[in-house]
Amino acid sequence: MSFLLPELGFGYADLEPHIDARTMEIHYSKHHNGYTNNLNNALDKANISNQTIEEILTGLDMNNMAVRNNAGGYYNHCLFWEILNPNDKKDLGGDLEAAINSSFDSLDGFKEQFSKAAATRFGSGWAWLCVKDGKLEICSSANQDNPIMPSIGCGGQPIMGIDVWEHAYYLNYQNRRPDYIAAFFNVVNWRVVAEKFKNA
Ligand code: MN3
Repeated sequence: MSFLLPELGFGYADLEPHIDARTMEIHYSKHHNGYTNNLNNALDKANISNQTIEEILTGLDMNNMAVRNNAGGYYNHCLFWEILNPNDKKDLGGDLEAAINSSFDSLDGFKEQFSKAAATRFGSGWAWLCVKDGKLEICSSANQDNPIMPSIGCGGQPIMGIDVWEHAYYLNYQNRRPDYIAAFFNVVNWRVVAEKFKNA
């Protein structure tokens, strides 16, 4: 059994002008593909088989850097493409909007805190919106770590994430990470995030 690079579900140019086609192509076909292949090799070496990606991450040996980095990279990018899928994209509403208003006062309040977590993550990593004990929480993690790994100080079930590695934005935004983060909100598929919220 091995993991496969998932279908992207949309075209490289479909997120323009917010995320450019060249960045999408390299990000998906080189970076995510690389994590996928390296994950399969690392799992072979570690004699791990017949587990879902979630089982691998929740039961992870944090000292096995090959599995940690590549299982994280595999899972994180799968989630990222899902929440960026422009098909049947909806505005924020329903239970998720109510939960965001309750936790962060307003959508703007949420965006401000999420953007801050993403902008202040030093070096490479991700910022997350998680559901923890039924409540929404924002956090960030380094490298390809994520909230379902053991004890990374960022807990819960991730329902939305932003990749703030330079490979996610440098071609179009260079060092202007805050501009990329602001543009990200234009391409978030709230329908998908709301589904993940419901299932968390
Ligand atoms: Mn990436």
